[in-house]
Amino acid sequence: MSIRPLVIIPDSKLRLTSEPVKDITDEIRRLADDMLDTMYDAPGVGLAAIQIGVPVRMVTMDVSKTDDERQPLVLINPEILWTSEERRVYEEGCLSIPEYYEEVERPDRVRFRYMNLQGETVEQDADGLMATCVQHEIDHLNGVLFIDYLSKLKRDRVMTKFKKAAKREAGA
Ligand code: K2U
Ligand code: ZN
Repeated sequence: MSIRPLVIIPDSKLRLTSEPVKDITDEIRRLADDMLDTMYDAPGVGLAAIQIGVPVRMVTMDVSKTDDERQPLVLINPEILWTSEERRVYEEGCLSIPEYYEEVERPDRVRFRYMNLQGETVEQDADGLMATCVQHEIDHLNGVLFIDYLSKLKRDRVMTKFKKAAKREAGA
């Protein structure tokens, strides 16, 4: 079990479309453990495998309120089945875009399906933070970032900021 380094924009890995998980192997189980360790350490309420550089369709989430009542979820090959007409705005952040927050509007409620680590297919409804988080994470599996929902001006500004930071890092 280990905390893995996060992939940060402008790394182009974040634009990959992740591949479906074919079998639930010991390697996949270890990856899920590492994703949960990394997510809790960040801290975050969600994490997609690509954010630690592994382009497979697996997500971890835990939207529970406090540490002593953790409710970790591992979603394998998650997909959205239904979204509500109603939409809500949430100030989103992203562990791959550190310290940048902007309001994003998304469907208020979703129904989603996934396979759990026991190989069972699960279908569940979500609203609130869970709905926002599952949409944010499935976007990651498709190479979509929350900044893609912002104006071009805002998106270009944040990309320029992180490209300059990456250049400084490389030159350091
Ligand atoms: O995918 C990620 O980068 C993890 C995000 C997931 C997330 C983004 C926006 C809204 C909900 C979930 C991290 O959890 S960002 C940190 C965070 C923590 C609590 C609430 C919102 C965001
Ligand atoms: Zn994110």
